[in-house]
Amino acid sequence: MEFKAGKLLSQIDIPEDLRAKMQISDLPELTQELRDFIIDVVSAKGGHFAASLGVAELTVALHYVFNTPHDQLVWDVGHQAYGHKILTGRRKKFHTNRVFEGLSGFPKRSESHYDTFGVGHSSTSISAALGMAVGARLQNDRERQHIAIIGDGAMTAGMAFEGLNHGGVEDSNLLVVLNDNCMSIDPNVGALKEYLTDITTSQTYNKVKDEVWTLLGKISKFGPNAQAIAQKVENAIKTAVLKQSNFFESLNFRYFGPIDGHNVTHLVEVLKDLKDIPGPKILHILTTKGKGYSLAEKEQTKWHAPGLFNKETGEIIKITPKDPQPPRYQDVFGHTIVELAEKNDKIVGVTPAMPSGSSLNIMMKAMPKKAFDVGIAEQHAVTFSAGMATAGLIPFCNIYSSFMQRAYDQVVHDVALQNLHVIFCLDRAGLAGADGPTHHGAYDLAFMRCIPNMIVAAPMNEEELRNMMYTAQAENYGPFSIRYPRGQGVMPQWKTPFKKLKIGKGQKVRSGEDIAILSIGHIGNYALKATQALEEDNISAALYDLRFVKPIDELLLHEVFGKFDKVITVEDGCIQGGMGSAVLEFMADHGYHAQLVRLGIPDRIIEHGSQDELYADCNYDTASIRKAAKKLLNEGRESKAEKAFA
Ligand SMILES: Cc1ncc(C[n+]2csc(CCOP(=O)(O)OP(=O)(O)O)c2C)c(N)n1
Repeated sequence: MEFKAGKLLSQIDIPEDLRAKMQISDLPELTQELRDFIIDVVSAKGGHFAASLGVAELTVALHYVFNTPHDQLVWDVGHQAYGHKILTGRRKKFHTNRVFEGLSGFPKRSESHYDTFGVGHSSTSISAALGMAVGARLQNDRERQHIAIIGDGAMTAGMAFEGLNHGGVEDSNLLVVLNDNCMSIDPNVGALKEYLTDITTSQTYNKVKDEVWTLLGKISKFGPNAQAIAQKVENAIKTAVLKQSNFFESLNFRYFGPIDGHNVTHLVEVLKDLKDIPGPKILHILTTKGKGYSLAEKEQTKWHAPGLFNKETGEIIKITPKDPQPPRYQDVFGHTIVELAEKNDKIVGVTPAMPSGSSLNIMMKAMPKKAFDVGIAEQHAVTFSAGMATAGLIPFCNIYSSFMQRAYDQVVHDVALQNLHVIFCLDRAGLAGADGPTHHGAYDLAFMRCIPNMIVAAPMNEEELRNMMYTAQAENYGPFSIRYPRGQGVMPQWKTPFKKLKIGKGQKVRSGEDIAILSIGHIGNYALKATQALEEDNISAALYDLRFVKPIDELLLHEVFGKFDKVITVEDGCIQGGMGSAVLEFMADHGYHAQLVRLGIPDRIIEHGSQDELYADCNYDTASIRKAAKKLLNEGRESKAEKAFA
């Protein structure tokens, strides 16, 4: 199904059309059409919403002023780049956004040469654009422009500061556009946010800026030397009047703004001016997340990625099944941490900018002093938790599995080396679905299990998650990692009484005679269904839920290898180095000989799609587990038959 574009937008297939066919006076209408198109498609197909609406003017202005793709735009995170995709040759395919085998929800180099850098994780844009700018400089290209577009949320991450710190001393064509909407997914937090508000609202500052701009406008008519003079004049005025220098200026970035990011013609004028100013510079624009769709402007967190909705009424479309539904794992985490913290006053919660995504917002509401949103700062979140652990607190540090990749050194160096009692709750572990490869939590089982002192656990259902959280805080076990997937569990009645689990003990879920299936985590429910389906094939399959990958349940494994010579391992994680590898290591270490098939995420990049589509694509959905068991048993039968005839 193709969506209809407005009369201006439909004339634009690539940005060259925009530059050739549109007058500056057409741009407001074009921007409106771009917004309408985003609203049409996202309401019907889902995806990120409010962020792209907020940068509609900026997107049009950037492609109008700069010679893209030669001039390079680097979108930070990339969830706001829908307008960019639509203007850069992908309008007709945009309805396939985030769908299996369709367009990616984020900029991606292999998808388009307008996507200069693959993104999904935040705060990489300044470093990447700086690298491109230095690359151009070293090839003696002084004309090419490099523009990082970064939100105030993404600006809170250490990496953004690392990029600024370096960018300020490289003589390169780098423009950072700071899209300040006061929002991350949830309201933005921290001192930088307050600083940005201060410079936005300070009347003295803005008056000076206006004067400097006027002056610049006049002086620039007098040729290149005048720019240097203008800079001196601007600095002199600033230093004199503002007394304290601007934060970005102090890092050698020329700072411009704040300006209204919803005035497209003014944006065009400003960007044209900035194009002629060499060196590192920052343009601070003010926008409203969700601009142009009033409900989204009012409830920006809800409309960050609302799912399908009726665009006329704003009603979010939810299919409500008749039967009670199991909760999402994240909500089990959110409610359980509050329950535990009510009984144990040492417990604190930490999230790097994902209060709603992790459901730590439940604790932030119930006990605001005990729950911390630290900004998009995974590394800090881990070391901050480590620090609190040294003070006798018990931090539950909740980080999406894929974002935890950023904080690996902190996990090793600050937590594990000192054997500190920090409990990591890794949400979105396993294949995360439509967000795709940047967001899949593929590696945590492998990267956590090789760290000394670390306990590595994964619940098969809600009750196990509660009991793992309960167990992890009940005693000081040192670092403890619990991973669970995106989405719902399996137990509508999930609020069961807490039970302390034995560390490193798995459980037999189902007995069987022909083959053993070993699983870890929620994917065990798929394995359970496979064992039931295998009955129809006259195959009796046992199922073991390992619960812990480290320490691994050796008694259980002795039982398995003592009884079965055909074993399948199933995990929603990378095959290399994960649970299956741990089982193989055990088998080799103890001299067992069995045919063992490992199912999990293969050694390739897994694209986006629904979780079930991806499980099938990676051969560990229910049907694939069943098939693998049949194949393994048949191979055994065939080889016995071959031997008999030999
Ligand atoms: C490393 C990392 N941590 C967390 C996220 C999740 N995340 C996606 S968008 C976003 C908020 C970004 O805020 P901002 O940069 O201000 O952009 P806005 O959505 O406000 O336009 C967050 C926290 C991420 N993508 N990457």
